[in-house]
Amino acid sequence: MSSAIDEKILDIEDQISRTQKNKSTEHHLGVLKSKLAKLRRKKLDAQFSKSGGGRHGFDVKKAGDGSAVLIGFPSTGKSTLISNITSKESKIGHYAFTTTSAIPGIMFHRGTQIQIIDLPGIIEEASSGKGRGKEVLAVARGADMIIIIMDPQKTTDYYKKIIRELNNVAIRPGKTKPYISIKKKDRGGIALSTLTKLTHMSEKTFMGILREYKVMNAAVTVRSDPTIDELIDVLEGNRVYPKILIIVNKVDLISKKQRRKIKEKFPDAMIISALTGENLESLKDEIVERLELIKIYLKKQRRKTDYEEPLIVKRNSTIRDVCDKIHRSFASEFRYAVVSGKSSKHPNQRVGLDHVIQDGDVITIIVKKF
Ligand SMILES: Nc1nc2c(ncn2[C@@H]2O[C@H](COP(=O)(O)OP(=O)(O)O)[C@@H](O)[C@H]2O)c(=O)[nH]1
Ligand SMILES: [Mg+2]
Repeated sequence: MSSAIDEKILDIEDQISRTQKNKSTEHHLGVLKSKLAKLRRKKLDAQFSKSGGGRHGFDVKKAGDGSAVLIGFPSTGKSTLISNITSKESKIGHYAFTTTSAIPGIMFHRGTQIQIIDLPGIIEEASSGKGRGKEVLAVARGADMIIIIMDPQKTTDYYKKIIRELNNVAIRPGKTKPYISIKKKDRGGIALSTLTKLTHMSEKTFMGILREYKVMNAAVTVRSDPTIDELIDVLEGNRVYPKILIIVNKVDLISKKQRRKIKEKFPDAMIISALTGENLESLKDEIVERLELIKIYLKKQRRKTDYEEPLIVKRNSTIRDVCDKIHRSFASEFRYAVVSGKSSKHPNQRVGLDHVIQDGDVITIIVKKF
């Protein structure tokens, strides 16, 4: 079955590449791209249902304040890096499985604990389901950050390939979710309201893509200027948007001139040597920084605020996220929370589970009594 899907995918990819992009073909392209996205989803669903849940080594338990997955081709230095930035006790253990398992380690840095997951280097054609690639990508889908690690000698092709593989399995590293809200209705057709001018497609194309997804009656609000691909992403609904960090490793092996070239090509990249330790401290800073974590302080009722052990959560977290982090049952036994800090209108504001907290907030959570 999968090969029939593959053939259809190839056929549509071919049609897309042969279609010139202009105003008159835009609508047609939109429809083709929707069809392609639907086929890819079908294929992905088939792969993930086949692989089932958590074969050993790939059932990576979430731990810590955030997680990052290291992706790169074999011998780019993933294992070396992991062993140099994560704690010793967590990394060894499953030595025999090192080529086939995702191995999590914990990086302790600036008061945070970040799970760093070393994935086996089998990314090439991973999304086509060869080898254990699909399990690798399943782990990658759950991460807060994708770290792409490259050899300084081979960068551009590597980078493009990895991004393409990730895109094929609905991962959008470094992108933010487009601001499009679609509220389905029973009748009335499509009410499209755009806050900015659509420059990547006409309204007709926009509507055509909605129709392709059988959205016939809905209130659609667009706050950004999406491309056709971004609109399809929203309609598909299964996209994940992790942060991204690019690492060029083994910088000890190259000249100053080569180093400058890499800087030009990837101005955002961290240039390191996992072996000599060069730049590893800045790398750790960068990982924590890009995860956009905040610190909040808990205060038990009638007690002093605990400034010793802040709770670390992701930016834009809600009181519900805080509850979940403290204890599994906290959210269901929640009554209200009392917040003082940047997110509160005044000190000791009473708030509910959906209240969005900010860095430095002091929070008391009141749960039901038994
Ligand atoms: N010169 C140099 N060699 C490195 C560096 N990082 C890793 N290596 C070497 O590259 C080889 C592959 O490294 P490894 O961590 O096993 O790569 P992995 O396959 O991505 O896990 C090993 O021989 C490492 O010692 C580095 O920064 N500089
Ligand atoms: Mg390795």
